[in-house]
Amino acid sequence: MAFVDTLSIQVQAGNGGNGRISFRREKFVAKGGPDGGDGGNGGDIIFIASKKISTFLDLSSKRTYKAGHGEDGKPRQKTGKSGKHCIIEVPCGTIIYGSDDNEIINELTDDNQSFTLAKGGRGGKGNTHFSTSRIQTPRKATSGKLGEKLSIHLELKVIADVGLIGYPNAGKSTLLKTITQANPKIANYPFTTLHPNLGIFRRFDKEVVIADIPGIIEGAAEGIGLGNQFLRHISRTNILLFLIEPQLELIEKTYDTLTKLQHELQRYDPKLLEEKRIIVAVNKIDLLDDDQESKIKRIFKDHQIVLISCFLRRGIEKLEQRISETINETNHH
Ligand SMILES: Nc1nc2c(ncn2[C@@H]2O[C@H](COP(=O)(O)OP(=O)(O)O)[C@@H](O)[C@H]2O)c(=O)[nH]1
Ligand SMILES: [Mg+2]
Repeated sequence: MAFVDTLSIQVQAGNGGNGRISFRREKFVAKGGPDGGDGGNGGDIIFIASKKISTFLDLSSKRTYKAGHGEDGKPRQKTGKSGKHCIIEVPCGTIIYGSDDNEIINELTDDNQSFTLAKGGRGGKGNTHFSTSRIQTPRKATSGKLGEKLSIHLELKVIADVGLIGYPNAGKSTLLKTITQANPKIANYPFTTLHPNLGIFRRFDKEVVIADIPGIIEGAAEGIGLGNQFLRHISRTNILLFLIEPQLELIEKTYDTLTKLQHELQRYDPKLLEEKRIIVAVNKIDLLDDDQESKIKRIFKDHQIVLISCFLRRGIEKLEQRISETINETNHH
């Protein structure tokens, strides 16, 4: 499922260094010829797409990106050092718009795809270039050019890694909040307030997006049209996380919840369950005594379930781990 995430930033490529005016000073040479080196080029602003990130989170604290300036030319025909490029890492699926006209400048889709958005200014020419037969001691050099500067607008369609499926009251919203709270940096990100049905957590190097799939079960009875919307949402999500609430009055019945959920999904698309990776988590285990907990483990023994309590934050770490392992597996296929 896709959510739009946006960000406006300014970029400024580096200026070129100035060309140098200087003359050779050698022993026994009265008037040395020109030896002023060229200025170095300014650094570029370069975008690189990476599948390790799935949001603009790391970019959201900075508004202006600047590349380094080129150094001025030096005597002895030495060119000044080039300015450092500024590399901006963005998630795959980032679209770059010009702020002025809202035209698409480029779109980065593939891992490692790069794009030079703004070129650094060229370095100026040193006086070495300006000697002629008539002017052998040229006092002329050119200045470096200014780097390009522009305002842009980034847009990203975030594709959730995991779709969250469960009946009302299973604790889906609570789980998303719990996961987000474990990542305070992410909780501050405006994206998560715009889309409260998203939870984003970071494991090792990767951001993982979990989305509460709206409407599927709640609206199943009212139905028409919801199915298509649901399928569109879920089509690009590789993993389904079933969140299940224990049936306290008869603990064995908890398993039926999973069966029912799966039947609901099959009604929409019989192939769905075959195509996706499945993770099953039972929530609210704080309400269970030891005996009930082992019963749950027993009846779900074929599913490698994860037992969690959002209230006690139990099992959350393990669930995150299971999710990222599953993502790694899907990436290898
Ligand atoms: N005891 C207990 N209650 C929980 C837990 N997680 C969520 N709840 C409660 O279950 C109810 C439904 O939670 P909610 O997140 O709104 O479920 P949703 O309908 O699936 O989004 C709320 O009253 C939550 O406070 C938990 O780990 N333990
Ligand atoms: Mg909810």
